[in-house]
Amino acid sequence: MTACSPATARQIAPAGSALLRDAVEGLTGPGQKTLPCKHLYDARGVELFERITALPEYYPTRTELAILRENLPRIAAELGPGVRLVEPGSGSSTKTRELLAALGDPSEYVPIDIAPEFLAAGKASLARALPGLRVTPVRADFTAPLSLPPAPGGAHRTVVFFPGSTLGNFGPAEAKRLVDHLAELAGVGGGGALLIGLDRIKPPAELLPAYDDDAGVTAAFNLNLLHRLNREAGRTVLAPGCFRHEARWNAAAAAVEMHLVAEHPLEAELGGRPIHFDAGESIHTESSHKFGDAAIGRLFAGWRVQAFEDASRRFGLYLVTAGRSAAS
Ligand code: AVI
Repeated sequence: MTACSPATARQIAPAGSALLRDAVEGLTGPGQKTLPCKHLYDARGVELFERITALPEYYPTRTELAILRENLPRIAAELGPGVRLVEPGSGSSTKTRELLAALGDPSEYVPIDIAPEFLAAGKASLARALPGLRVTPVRADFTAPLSLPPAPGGAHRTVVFFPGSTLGNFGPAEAKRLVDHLAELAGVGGGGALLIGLDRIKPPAELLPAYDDDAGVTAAFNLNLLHRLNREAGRTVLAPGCFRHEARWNAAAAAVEMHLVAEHPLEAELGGRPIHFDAGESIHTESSHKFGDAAIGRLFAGWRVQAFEDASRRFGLYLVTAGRSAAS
């Protein structure tokens, strides 16, 4: 399963030369060149992504936080006391802290991350913000089968919190598999719940600026992939100055795609294999899928879904529990 978020990238990106192996695979063959988006998140990439979330054009983070704040009392009432909150990713975010603070006496917070340093940092920042909260980090790849530690005595239900529309960085089939996996982890059939943030479909004129901001932060984020490739190769394989960032709307896939477009014809080599770019040819580096009602219905088929959305339905937080939605 591929993944493309700070959290999921840390979950599954093997260290060192994984990018080089993926680059040989994705750049030297025929057809559309690709690099997996998990490689966007080295230390510099994580820093740039943090800056993206605060950009005026990047509406998802602040819209989701506003939705959460507005609906916290309802969500907390729905979930009840003694929640064990499980978060794929290290989760020291404002959203996580505010959700935990609003829940009635949460029994435990369980961040799941493959990187011990992120788990430790998240634990420390939560301990400061919510002293007394039991935090049980789990070092694991959340996209792979895993079991949670036994729930503490007072745990009323397990809730998996997966905000940020990170699910949109997976392809549709992968996203469905991940939702099923998380539903199993939460035990949705037995009283658990999922709380998942999804960016909704909207006109490309609204979507594209979020992925091509005026300050050029997203461009730097995308081009950083080539800096990383060159650093890991120990030489310049592809000069970042020869490429420009482009955000494209793929209507058929309902996804904003990030590409790195070669400004001129280029010849390079990696792993003993030639790489050729025509002028204007691109590397596809990320897909950010957007969700309409039908796609959301497919993702959560068979469950009850309560939607918490902003007035313009730009973004939604979906609370998934056992039983069927009125609409389904
Ligand atoms: C992490 N993920 C949900 C972001 C998104 O919107 O797909 C990553 C991102 N890529 C460019 N800007 C933000």
